[in-house]
Amino acid sequence: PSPDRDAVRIIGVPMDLGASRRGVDMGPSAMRLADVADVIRRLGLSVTDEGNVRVPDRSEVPSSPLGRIGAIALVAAELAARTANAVRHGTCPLVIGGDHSLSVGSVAGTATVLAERGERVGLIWFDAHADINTPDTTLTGNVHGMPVAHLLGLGDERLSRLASVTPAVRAEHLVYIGLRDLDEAEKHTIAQLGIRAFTMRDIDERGMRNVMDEAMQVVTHGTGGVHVSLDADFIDPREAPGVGTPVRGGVSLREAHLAMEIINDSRVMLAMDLVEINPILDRANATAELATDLVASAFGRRIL
Ligand code: 5AB
Ligand code: MN
Ligand code: MN
Ligand code: MN
Repeated sequence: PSPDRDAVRIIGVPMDLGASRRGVDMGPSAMRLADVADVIRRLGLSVTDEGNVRVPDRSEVPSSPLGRIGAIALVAAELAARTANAVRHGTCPLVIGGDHSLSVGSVAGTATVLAERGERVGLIWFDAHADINTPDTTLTGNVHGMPVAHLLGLGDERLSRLASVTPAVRAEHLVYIGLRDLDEAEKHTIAQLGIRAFTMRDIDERGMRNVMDEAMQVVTHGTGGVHVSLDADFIDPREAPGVGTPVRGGVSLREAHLAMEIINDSRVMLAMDLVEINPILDRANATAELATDLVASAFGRRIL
């Protein structure tokens, strides 16, 4: 199943309801300032910017992090519908966030379209964090630390039932790349579910090429296509300081590009999220510009 590689639909999600630190709601503006649409267009693809999903203001929603689940679920449902619509029409949604809780919606959308075809979605989660807490295990209450659990069918039903299939993603079709900061409960869940996880140590020891080869096998085996969810904190904060939750010891600029280039080579990407860009913490707009370049690599930019 090869998606129409020639058409990309940008969907912005200016949401920070899933995070405690403010600022990632400005991520979509930062990516548009970095000219993400034109950068992809210059690769010869046709790009439409669909604008933003409507997100309620913090003043309109409960102030406790878990109290915001209802509002996040409504945003995610709208995003799931828009993502599904793009995938169904053979175009590739590029979802720009926004905090990572939005991915319960975008991935649900991709999963829903694949389910219509009798197939399952593969998911690559590039992140320093595993985002596999539930409302029961979380130490912070922040929903951006929970999207993977909900995509696997755990946690709160308002977030775990957004796709036409439950779970939206099966544990065997998920891989993590770049992990370096996990809560104890998260380590336990990953082991219990047998999820393939490539930590920073794996990347250090084996190199990004080997890690990606194995990761691509996991997410393409028994699936109808792959959703790529990229948290900007995957990249080392020396290169990408403008992120929601910086963690030292991340991948280099070239390792991140190589991962995106390998994804493009594989031709299996159906949808992409680029999340957790925080312009408040950035040097000028460096992180959004770097993220835009990574998107270009994922959509086929070549050095030579
Ligand atoms: B991000 C933490 N595990 O649950 C939690 O940036 C961090 O989307 C979550 O990966 C980080 O709050 C969420 C401590
Ligand atoms: Mn993260
Ligand atoms: Mn994340
Ligand atoms: Mn974050």
